[in-house]
Amino acid sequence: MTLENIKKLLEELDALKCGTAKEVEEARVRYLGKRGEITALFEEFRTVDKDAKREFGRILNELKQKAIAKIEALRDTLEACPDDAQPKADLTLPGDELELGSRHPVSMVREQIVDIFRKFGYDVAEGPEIEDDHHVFEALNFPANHPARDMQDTFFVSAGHLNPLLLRTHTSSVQVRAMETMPLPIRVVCPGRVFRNEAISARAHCIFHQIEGLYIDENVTFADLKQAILLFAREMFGPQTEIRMRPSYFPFTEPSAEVDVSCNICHGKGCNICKGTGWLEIMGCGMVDPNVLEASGIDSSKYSGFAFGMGLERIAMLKWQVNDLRHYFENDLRFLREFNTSLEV
Ligand code: 2NL
Repeated sequence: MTLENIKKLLEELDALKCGTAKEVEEARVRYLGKRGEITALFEEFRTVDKDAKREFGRILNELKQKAIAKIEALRDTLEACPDDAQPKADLTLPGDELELGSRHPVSMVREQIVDIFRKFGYDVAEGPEIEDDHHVFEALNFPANHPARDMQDTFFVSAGHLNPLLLRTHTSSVQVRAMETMPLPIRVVCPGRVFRNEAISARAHCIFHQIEGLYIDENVTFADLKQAILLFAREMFGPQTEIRMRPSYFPFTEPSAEVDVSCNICHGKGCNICKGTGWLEIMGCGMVDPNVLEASGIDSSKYSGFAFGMGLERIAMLKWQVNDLRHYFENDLRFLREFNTSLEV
C-alpha cells in the first residue's frame, strides 16, 4: 500500500458519476464490498509498519468515509430525480444523419410518361383497384368465354354473381369509367397497379403497373394514333427515335398494333438488348372497337378514338437494363439506392 494509490482512489471517488441506481450499487461493491478495493486496503493495513500505522490509518479512514458519503450522495440525487435514471443525453452532439429516400424507378417512368401526355393536353385519371366484371371485361368487348376471365388468370374477390368483383387486370377499366362520365372529346391517361394470377418469375409478376391512354373525338383516325405515338416516343427515348407498328389483336381495339421503337443502344446495328433486331417493343395500341364505345354510351357513328397501353416495369427495364422484374417489388435498399442520383429524370 502506498499513499500514492490511496490518493488515486480519493481522486477517483471525487470524479465518480453514476447514471442509474444499478451503477451506484456497482460502485459500492467495487469500493466497499467484501472484495472491494477499500476493504482490501484495510486488510493490507494490518501488515503496515507500526510507525506508518498512524498516518495510513488516518488517511484510510478518510477514504472510507468519503466513499460512504459519495455513494450516499449519488443515491440521493438519483432518488430526488428518478427521471434521470438514464444517463442524460448530450444535447450538444450532432443529430443522426437523415437518410434521403429516392423515387422508385417505376414511379420515375410513370411521372415521365404522365408529364409527356399532360403536355399533349391529356388529363390524368385514376380508378379503383378492386373493380367489377363490367368495367374490366364486359364493357371492353371481352367475349363471355375469353381466357382472361378465367379464375386461372384473374384474382376474384367475390365470385358467383353476374357482375363479380375482381382485382383489375388492366387499367382500361379506368378508361371505361372516363367514357361513362367525362364529356366528349376525351383525352386521358390512366396509370395504375394491375393484378394477374401469374407465377412470379424474372419475367412475370402477379402485381405490375400500366399506363393506358385514350383519345375520343370526331374524326380520330389511325394516322392520329401513329403521330401521337411517334411524338411520345421521341419525347421519351430521344429525338432520333423511329417507330414501327406490327399488326396485333386486342378484344377492345380494331385494328390493333404492337409498337416498336428503334433501339437507341445500338442504333439498329443489333445488340443483346434488342436481341439483334434493332427494335424494342414498348406498347400495344389500336382504334377503339365501336362495340366498346357503344357499351359506354358513345355514338360510334359520330365518334371514333384510339387507345394504347404499356407496362411501366417493361419501360423501366429498357431504360435501366434491369432484367429481373422481381427487383421492382422487393424494395431491397441496395437496388433502390442505385436510383438515388436519377431523381431528375
Ligand atoms: C398492352 C396493350 C392496350 C388498350 C390497351 C384500351 C382501353 C379502352 C378502349 C380500348 Cl377503354 N383500348 N386500351 C388498347 C390497346 C392496347 O394495351 O400491351 N398493354 C400493356
